[in-house]
Amino acid sequence: MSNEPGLRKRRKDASQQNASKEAVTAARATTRSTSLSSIIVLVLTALLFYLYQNSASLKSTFNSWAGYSDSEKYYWKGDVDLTADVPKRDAAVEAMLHAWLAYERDAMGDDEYHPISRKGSNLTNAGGIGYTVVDSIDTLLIMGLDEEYRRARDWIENKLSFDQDAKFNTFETTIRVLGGLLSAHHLSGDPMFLEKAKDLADRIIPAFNTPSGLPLSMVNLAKRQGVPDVDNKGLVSTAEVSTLQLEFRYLSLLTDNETYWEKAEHVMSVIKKAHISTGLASIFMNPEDGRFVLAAIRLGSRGDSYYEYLLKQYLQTNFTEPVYREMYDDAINGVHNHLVKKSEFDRLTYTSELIPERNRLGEVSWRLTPKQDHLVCFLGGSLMLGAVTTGAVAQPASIPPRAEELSAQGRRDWATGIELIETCMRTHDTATGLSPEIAHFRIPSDNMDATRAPHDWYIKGDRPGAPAPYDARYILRPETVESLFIAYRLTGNPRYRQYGWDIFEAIEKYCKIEGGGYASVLNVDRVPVGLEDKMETFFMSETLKYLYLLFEDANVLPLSKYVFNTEAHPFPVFHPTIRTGFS
Ligand code: DMJ
Repeated sequence: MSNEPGLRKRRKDASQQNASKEAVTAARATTRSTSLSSIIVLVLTALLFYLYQNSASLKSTFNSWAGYSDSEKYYWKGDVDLTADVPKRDAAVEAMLHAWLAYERDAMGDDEYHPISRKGSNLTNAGGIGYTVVDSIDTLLIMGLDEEYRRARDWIENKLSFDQDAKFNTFETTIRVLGGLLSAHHLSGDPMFLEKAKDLADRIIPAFNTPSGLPLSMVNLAKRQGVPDVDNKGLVSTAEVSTLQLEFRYLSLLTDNETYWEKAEHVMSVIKKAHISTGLASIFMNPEDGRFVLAAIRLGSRGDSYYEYLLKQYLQTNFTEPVYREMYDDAINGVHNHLVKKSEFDRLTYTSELIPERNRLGEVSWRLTPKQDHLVCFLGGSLMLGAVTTGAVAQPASIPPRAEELSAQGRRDWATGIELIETCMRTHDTATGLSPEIAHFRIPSDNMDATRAPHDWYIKGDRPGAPAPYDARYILRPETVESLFIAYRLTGNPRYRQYGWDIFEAIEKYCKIEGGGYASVLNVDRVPVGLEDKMETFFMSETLKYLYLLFEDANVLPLSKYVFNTEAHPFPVFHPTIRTGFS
């Protein structure tokens, strides 16, 4: 008995111990299940976050569920400040001086410049045609580089001669040299530039003397004769024959000479007549019969500026020639229906090419190729410009436009333009921050490897240790910054200035040659970079001009009063006194 209380106590202790053991076990179980559910919640949240970050469609579903509509992505609602960002604008001027002074020191008057060897070269053995000087002179004027402008002007007056017995590309000579002279004339008022422009145009005009009226690809400037392009069986490229019109029409207005207008306009009527039912244009035409030939359809090389100039001809004469608007609408509908695609992972908007293939029976089918040239990056800005002009329900649309100010087609083009610019910026996700000459977008038949970055697109043929493929180059092209300039002017959204600044900094870091000038990068996805010894003339004419204008006050060369030719030479919008389009 004496043990009883002790026994009871032990039993009590034992039962208390059991109870607390159970409690501990229960508590542990609860803790385990709580931590298990926390882990599950954490994993799920992380998974959802990953998917949200990486899946464009989930992001947009979530955004619309949370009350954000896509329209916020397209219609900027923040502050709009279109005044100059002076330090960044001046940085573009410094870059221009770095490029121009090196050219002037080493190669003044030569057509092209090689900044690493510090040499110049000409397009032909006959002699130069002022390719670099004339292409750059309006940038010097616009940037207020007066001393440099005066020296360039004196060289043009005293040294430039177009009496060169060699063949020159009709399109390139028109957009760079004729375009540069016309723009310099407009900006300076100096009649010397117009005299030179007339002289050059009169040497080019014979290239239009073909059975169809489509100009030949080459022209001998001394002999005043068109020359067929033997490399392409005498065919002419669509972009080249349809990207002379702004220049010849403006010259016609300045000189009161209808011939320039008629020759250029006739080309457009031939193209209209040759119409392909899709609204799209193949990249080659036959100058004999004026018809399209079976060839690739694309917005890149040999196709690009056909689409650009349809819109710009309509804008150049202040909406007075409805035929260009019809042709533009038709072509852009074709682009939307057949070429605009979404990438597999992030649903990036890009443009494909159509390649014709014949089987053994001679039947033609079209293969869709997910290849986008850097050249296509003009299209984002161009579509946005088209949206607020051809796609506006009333003129002028606000800056930025409101959705209700645009027609359905205008809203479609506006959104696609914005998306294309974003895609072009994604092609700058490379080791250098520069974009390659050509990006291929992954499609399921590629054996897509989503672990490779950037996973939606790749540079074809780029393998470690192998020489840089052609596609990997950045040759100082302007198309992305051209679109950024237009997008900023039309929206005031600071993201476009930021994008432009990122590109500018990448150019400064990787393309700048310490002793002067800028060179092309051989592979944008390799650091340290390998360079090619060439500074293309469009670097000073376009890339630096558009960067400068991106950061300049929007009152300078406003888009409502100017059209930029495809080489970035600004021409004023005018009311035609000579002719008013064809039907
Ligand atoms: C320029 O010469 C013109 O913009 C042309 O239309 C095609 N692209 C080059 C620059 O990339």
